[in-house]
Amino acid sequence: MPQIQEKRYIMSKTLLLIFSLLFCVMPACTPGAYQPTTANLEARQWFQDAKFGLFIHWGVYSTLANGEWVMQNARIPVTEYEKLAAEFNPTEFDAAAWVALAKAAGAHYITITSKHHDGFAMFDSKVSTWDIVERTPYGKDPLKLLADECHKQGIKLFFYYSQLDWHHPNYFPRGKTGQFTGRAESGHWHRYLDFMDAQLKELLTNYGDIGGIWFDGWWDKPEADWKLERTYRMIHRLQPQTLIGSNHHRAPFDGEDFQMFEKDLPGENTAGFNQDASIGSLPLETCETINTSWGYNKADGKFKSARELIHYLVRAAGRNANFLLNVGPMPNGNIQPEFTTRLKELGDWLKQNGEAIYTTRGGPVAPQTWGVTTQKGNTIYIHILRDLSAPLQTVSLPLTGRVVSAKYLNDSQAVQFDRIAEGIQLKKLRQPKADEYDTIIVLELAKE
Ligand code: FHN
Repeated sequence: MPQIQEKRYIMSKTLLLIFSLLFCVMPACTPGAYQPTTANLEARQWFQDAKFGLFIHWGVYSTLANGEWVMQNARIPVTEYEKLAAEFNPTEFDAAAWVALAKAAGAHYITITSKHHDGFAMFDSKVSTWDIVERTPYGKDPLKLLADECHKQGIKLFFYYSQLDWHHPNYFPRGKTGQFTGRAESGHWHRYLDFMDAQLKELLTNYGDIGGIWFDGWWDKPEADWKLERTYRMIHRLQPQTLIGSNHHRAPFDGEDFQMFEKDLPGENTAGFNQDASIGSLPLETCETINTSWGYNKADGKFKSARELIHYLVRAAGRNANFLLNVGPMPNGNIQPEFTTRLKELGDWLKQNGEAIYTTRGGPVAPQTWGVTTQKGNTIYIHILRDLSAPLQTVSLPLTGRVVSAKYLNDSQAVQFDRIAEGIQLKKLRQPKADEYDTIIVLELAKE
C-alpha cells in the first residue's frame, strides 16, 4: 500500500475505534443499560401491590361484532374497512360508568387499546386521520374522557398500543400478517417508526399521568429493527414512572419494566403464546378473556364462571403475578351484562378476601395441585382452591418459620395443625360450602 494511503487507512481505523469506544460506553450499546428512575421503581411496587387490572379491547372492529382480528380473518381490504368508521358511534359510552365498573370489580388499573392491529387510533391523533375524532360520527376522544375519569376516581390508566399496523402504508416490509389489505407493496419503515413514536408522544403528553404502555405486535416482525431503545427512552423521558411492557412473548428486553404472559399463568404454555418466555425478575402480569374473544364478539358465548376467574386471579397472585382481565365493549359503548355480572362477583369476592391478594407477593410454598400461597411480611395466606367433589382433610406445608397461629380468614376460627419434620400439617380442614371459591387460611409466623 502506498505510504499516504496507508496513513489514511490507519487514521480512519483509529477514528472508528475511538467512535466505537465512545458509543459503547453509552447505554445504547450496552445490554442491560437501562436504569429505571426512583419514580419508576416505586411504580413497579405499586403495580405489584395492585394485583388486578381491567383490560379493554375496543375499536372500530367492534362494529362487526366478530373480534378484533376481523380485518385479517375476513380479509377486508383497507378501502372497505375504512367504511366501518362511519358506523362507529358509541353514544352510550360513559367513562364514569366504566371506571366505576372497574372499581366495583376490585381492579386498580385499566389497560385500554389506544390502537389495535387495524391501526385505528381511539384517540385524537394529529399525526393520522385514521382516528375516532376525524372519521366517526361520534367525533369525540374517548381516551381523554376515560383518562380524566380515571384520574378523578383514583385508578391508573395504561394504554395498549399495537406496533403491528394493518392500515399504515409505511408498515413495510410486511410481517407475518396484514397481507390482504390491498396496500401498495412499498413503504418506508423508518417513517412508520417515526409515526409510531409521534403517536406515543401524543399519548404520553395529552392524557396526564399514564401508568403504563402495553405494547403488542412486535411478534409480527421479530427480525425487524424496531428501534425499541429510542421509543422506550422517549417514553421514560416524557413520563419516567410509566411502566413499559411488551407482549412479544419473549423474556423481557432492556428498557422494559414488567413482563407479561398471555392466556397462561407464568411458567405455563397451554395456549402456545409463551414458548420463549422464561420468567425474569421484573413484575409479572398475565391477561385472559372472560369468554374467548378480546374484542366484542356477539357469537362467543363461552363465558368463564366467576369461580374460574377468581381461581385465575388467585393462582396468578400465588405466582407473584397480576391478573389483567379483559372485556370487549359493544360498539355503542355498553359493556354486555355477561361481563358486568362476573366483574361484580369478582369485586364482591375481593371485598371479603382482598387482604389475601392485594399488596401480597407469591408465598413461600410453590404452587400445588390444591392451590397456592401468598405472603405479606410474617403473614402467609394458604389458598385452597379445591375441587368440591374431592375435599381435602389435611395440607402439609414445607415452612421454615415457626407458625404461631392458623385461622380461617372468613370467620377467624382456629385451624388445627401439627408441627412435622418438614414444616406443619394443617388438619381436620372443614368442608367448603358450594359458593366458597377459595378457602383461605391465615398463618402467622413468629417474628425472628
Ligand atoms: O393479536 C393480539 C390480540 O388481538 C390481543 O390483543 C391479545 C391480547 O393479549 N394480544 C395479541 C396476540 O398476542
